[in-house]
Amino acid sequence: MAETITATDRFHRDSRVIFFSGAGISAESGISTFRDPEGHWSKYDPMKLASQAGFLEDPDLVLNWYADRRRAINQAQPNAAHRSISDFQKLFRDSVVITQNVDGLHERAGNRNILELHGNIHRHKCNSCGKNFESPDIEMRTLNHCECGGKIRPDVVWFGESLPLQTLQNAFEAAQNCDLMFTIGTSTQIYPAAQLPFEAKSRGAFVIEINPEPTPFSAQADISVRDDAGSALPKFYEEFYAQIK
Ligand code: BV8
Ligand code: ZN
Repeated sequence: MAETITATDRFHRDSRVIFFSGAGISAESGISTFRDPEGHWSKYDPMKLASQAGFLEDPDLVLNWYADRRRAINQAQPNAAHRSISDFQKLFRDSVVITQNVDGLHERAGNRNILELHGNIHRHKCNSCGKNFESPDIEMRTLNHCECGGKIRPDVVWFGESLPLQTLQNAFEAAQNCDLMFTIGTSTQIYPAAQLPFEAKSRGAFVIEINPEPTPFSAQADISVRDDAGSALPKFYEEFYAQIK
């Protein structure tokens, strides 16, 4: 992949690197994305299920959707892309994973310094007081209530809900100060997360996009590779390792 040679001679072990990921990085683990034909959104109206209104209207439908997704995730394994990030994080001393995904696969792959912008499907919280309910032993397919009377729901960020402020602030700060960003498997359409590659680029970072499809960011990327994350990331790692080790 000749185009990365120019990229690698700018970087060294202390370069500040960000791995920004979306649903596409988990596609090769067999977890459907949001926009693919058989993706999460295909069977249901996305705005309905991943929203307060949808949950309050039909809590059991929403809880079953999340329980089905959790079951698929628990049967899946991190893939070569997740594992390659762990290799990169041994090469670069200062790196952060910023993910829109709620599946927890970055953590299961042993990635470090993970910022989960949209929460985590394996955690639950009270819809009223926000109390956390760690990995319930039951599948959480029917509605349970907190002692405050609030409904217990997945601890993920729904449409119209604000992202965890400190996590979001940390993500923007990292994007504004990084030397290199990989933006991996995201359609770059959901805000404010989608702003991050633009932010990094506007502050002078070198941004590499990995996605089989073009995105609204592709024209601005320094390198935009039409490839699967599971094959492109290990190739990039080999190039960078050869230059920097
Ligand atoms: C908020 C968790 C306001 C739940 C999710 C401007 C500014 C701020 C907000 C907005 C704005 N404009 C509009 C909004 C509202 C909205 C929004 O962005 N709407 C869109 C439709 C325009 N944003 C919000 O509501 C956000 N909240 O801003 O609230 C606020 C502020 C203060 C106070 C109160 C309120 C909250 C958004 C978060 C929603 N939650 N997830 C759950 O998972 O159930 S979003 C969910 O969808 C994901 O987390 C992810 O972020 C998004 C899906 O995007 P991707 O990850 O990119 O996945 P997608 O399927 O789209 O794409 C997959 C890509 O992978 C594709 O490009 C494909 O080609 C590629 N691919 C496929 N295979 C592979 C691959 N790539 C590599 N390798 C492969 N093998
Ligand atoms: Zn409560």
